[in-house]
Amino acid sequence: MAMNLTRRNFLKAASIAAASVPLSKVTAKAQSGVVKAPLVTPGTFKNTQNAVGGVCEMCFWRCQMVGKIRDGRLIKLEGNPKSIDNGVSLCARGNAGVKMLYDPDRLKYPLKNVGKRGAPQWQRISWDEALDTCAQKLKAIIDQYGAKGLAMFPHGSAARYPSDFLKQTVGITSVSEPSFFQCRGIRDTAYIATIDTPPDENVDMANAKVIFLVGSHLGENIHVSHTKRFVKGLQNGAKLVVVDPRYSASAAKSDIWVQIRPGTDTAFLLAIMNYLIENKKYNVDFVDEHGEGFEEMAEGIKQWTLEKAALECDVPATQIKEVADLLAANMPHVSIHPGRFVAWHGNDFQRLRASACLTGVLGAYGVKGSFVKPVSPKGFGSVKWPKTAHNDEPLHVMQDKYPFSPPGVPTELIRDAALTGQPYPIKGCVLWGHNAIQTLPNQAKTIKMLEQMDFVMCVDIMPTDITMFADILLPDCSYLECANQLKYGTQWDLSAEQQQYITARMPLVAPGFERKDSVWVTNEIAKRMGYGDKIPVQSEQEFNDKVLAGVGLSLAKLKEEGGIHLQPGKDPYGVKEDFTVKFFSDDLEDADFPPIPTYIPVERAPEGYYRLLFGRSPVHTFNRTQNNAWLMAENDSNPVWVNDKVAERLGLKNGDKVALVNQDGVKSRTTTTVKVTPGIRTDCVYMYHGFGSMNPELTTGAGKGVDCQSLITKLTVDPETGGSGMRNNFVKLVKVS
Ligand SMILES: Nc1nc2c(c(=O)[nH]1)N[C@H]1C(S)=C(S)[C@@H](COP(=O)(O)OP(=O)(O)OC[C@H]3O[C@@H](n4cnc5c(=O)[nH]c(N)nc54)[C@H](O)[C@@H]3O)O[C@H]1N2
Ligand SMILES: Nc1nc2c(c(=O)[nH]1)N[C@H]1C(S)=C(S)[C@@H](COP(=O)(O)OP(=O)(O)OC[C@H]3O[C@@H](n4cnc5c(=O)[nH]c(N)nc54)[C@H](O)[C@@H]3O)O[C@H]1N2
Ligand code: SF4
Ligand SMILES: [Mo]
Repeated sequence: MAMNLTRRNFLKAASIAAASVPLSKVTAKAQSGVVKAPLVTPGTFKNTQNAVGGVCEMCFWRCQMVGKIRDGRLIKLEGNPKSIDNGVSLCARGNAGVKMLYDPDRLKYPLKNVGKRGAPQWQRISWDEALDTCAQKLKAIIDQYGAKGLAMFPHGSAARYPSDFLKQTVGITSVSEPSFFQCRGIRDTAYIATIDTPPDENVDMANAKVIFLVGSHLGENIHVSHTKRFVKGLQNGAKLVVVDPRYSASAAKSDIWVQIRPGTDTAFLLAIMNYLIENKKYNVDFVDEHGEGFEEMAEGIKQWTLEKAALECDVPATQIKEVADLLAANMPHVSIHPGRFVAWHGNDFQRLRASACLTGVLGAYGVKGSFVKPVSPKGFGSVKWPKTAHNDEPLHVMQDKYPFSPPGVPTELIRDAALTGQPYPIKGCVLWGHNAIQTLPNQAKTIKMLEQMDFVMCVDIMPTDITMFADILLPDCSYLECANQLKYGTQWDLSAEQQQYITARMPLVAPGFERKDSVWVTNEIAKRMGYGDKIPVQSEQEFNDKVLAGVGLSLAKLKEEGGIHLQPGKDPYGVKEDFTVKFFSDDLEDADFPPIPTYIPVERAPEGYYRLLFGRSPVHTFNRTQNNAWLMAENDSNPVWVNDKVAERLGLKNGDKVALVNQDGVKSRTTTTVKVTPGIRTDCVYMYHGFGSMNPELTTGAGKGVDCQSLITKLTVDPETGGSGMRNNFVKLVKVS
């Protein structure tokens, strides 16, 4: 790559464009597995070396990387040419990992809060003092309230080992992960209830004839290999249907854009199924062979005529028919995308059931271009903290309220227990890679929960809005400085030569300042709490080696192989004989939930208010990249999208400065600008999530844009799963001069 590339072009090349270009020669070579990079080779630039084994975690897709190192400093990240997943491509965020690593605002030392929670005054302390304090405070809570008196909010690779320790060995039960309760858990359990397996993002879009996206804005939501699948499908001529109230990046590439009224998607899906069934345009053979309760569903959704759905969804009946006919004409080679962030309106389990059932109606399971599960490597060893005799009852008291709950405890139940002391008090809180302030709806409630704790411990890499509430704040290693992840999978194009890969994260540089990895931190706390004899491994490296030993590999061997081990894969197509799609679910009926997918209407915006929608910025990951200088140079705010007719009515012009006020009278702390566009419906507004941090220690990111979470005061809990429905808040715009 030319040295005189400007940073702007560099980021552009690295983002969606790079993910979308046809495979370069290098990647094509990597596809066949012949590229062999030794651990450290002379780099392209003078005095640089390549360090292999990087696994990105600027988001959770975990692309494989090589680092260019000069004089011990990381100067550039690239996709590992041996990768059969992301190949040489990284997205803008992945590239900007370098800036995260050396961000001067990063946490460097253990800190003790000698001020107040929320208005901290930090005092630097030694690791010994920090660990002693954490162990003693956690133990005191457990002694007084039992293990159930402690809650954990974990997220990401760093949090796995400590959360295993706290769950298995200490016996805490109140653990809530945002990836389940504020993200994809509802999707997973809805698909498990329907087809017995979570869907991940397993759609063979590269080989599809139709790609059908319901509120997935691929292209803004970037996961490199997934985006490659999507783009290859489009290049191959797949038709694209995008259901979104907003003209998203994918809507802009679509053949049919369904500008649906938010919250009504289930009605839309039911009408499609009803039309296909009534007109005998569904996949009769597949349904006969693999369907269960099809007649009951067909009967139960009869009311959903095209006209009725058209009225509810505010889209033309002819358009619903057009979509249904397109799906029927191309079945079974259609990718009905299961989505990823699905915690929308509190009626989400039913929408995802409808999605899984529509896939069944089309027979779009297991065939080329449809829902296909790649066959990943198996046989890994396992490292677990030993399970001590402890009481699972508290977990059941909580979880059984939501029989289709994903793993862990619904966040609302933890917050309610902390605030009411019922069914038991929760007095301690461990936050590890989780920004509860900007991740969970109803910030006031989170703050109250934190205020009533006896102890709040936070492990993070940056000062963020949540770290302001810690009593003790510990500086973690970032994913570039540690070895806390194993990643494996298959080649991204499922119809290509079948291959599997296995890689393990290796540090590309040594940890800076006094940062410590989570195995070390957890073990040190465990020892001080009296669990020293239970420690399963002494280091992250030992952890990885034990897991890799199960498949005949080791870190050393992986390094020799260029950071990634490749092996022959297995044909992913076909479904087992006993594969079943439960159109009618006895389990749901037994639990008193609708046994067939059912539409539950949501509240509409009051007069003068607009539903607040949000989504991803293509160059940021939630809030975690808000202080990244490169990414902020690309996108440093989150203008609010307002429909042009609405703007005219309100007297707003493009670029006008506004504050947002929600239905409960909560006003945004900061302001943003208006983006006037016909690309959003008249009943809603839209903005990127993750902006408007309040932590002044983020010298690049604080106060830029508006924190959408601060306006989400009302949440609608999904009744089957306990997931957080976050798109039921309404705002008005107040012009600021
Ligand atoms: N309003 C609204 N809420 C949402 C969403 C939304 O779109 N809108 N999206 C939801 C979704 S899909 C998800 S997955 C969640 C994401 O939820 P989170 O993962 O909580 O989101 P982040 O804001 O990125 O906060 C992560 C925290 O982890 C820290 N961190 C980053 N890397 C490391 C590390 O290596 N070690 C440690 N110890 N800490 C680290 C960051 O500095 C930050 O404080 O949010 C959910 N909440
Ligand atoms: N660049 C980038 N990429 C990411 C991430 C990131 O932070 N940054 N995060 C990753 C993670 S953890 C996740 S979970 C995924 C999330 O990615 P997605 O699953 O695609 O989720 P969102 O970002 O919430 O998608 C928002 C889209 O849903 C539309 N929408 C809002 N309400 C409705 C509705 O009622 N009906 C319909 N049909 N559409 C609606 C919005 O207009 C918007 O276009 O992205 C992943 N990829
Ligand atoms: S999609 Fe981008 S941010 Fe996510 S792991 Fe891959 S390179 Fe990193
Ligand atoms: Mo997510």
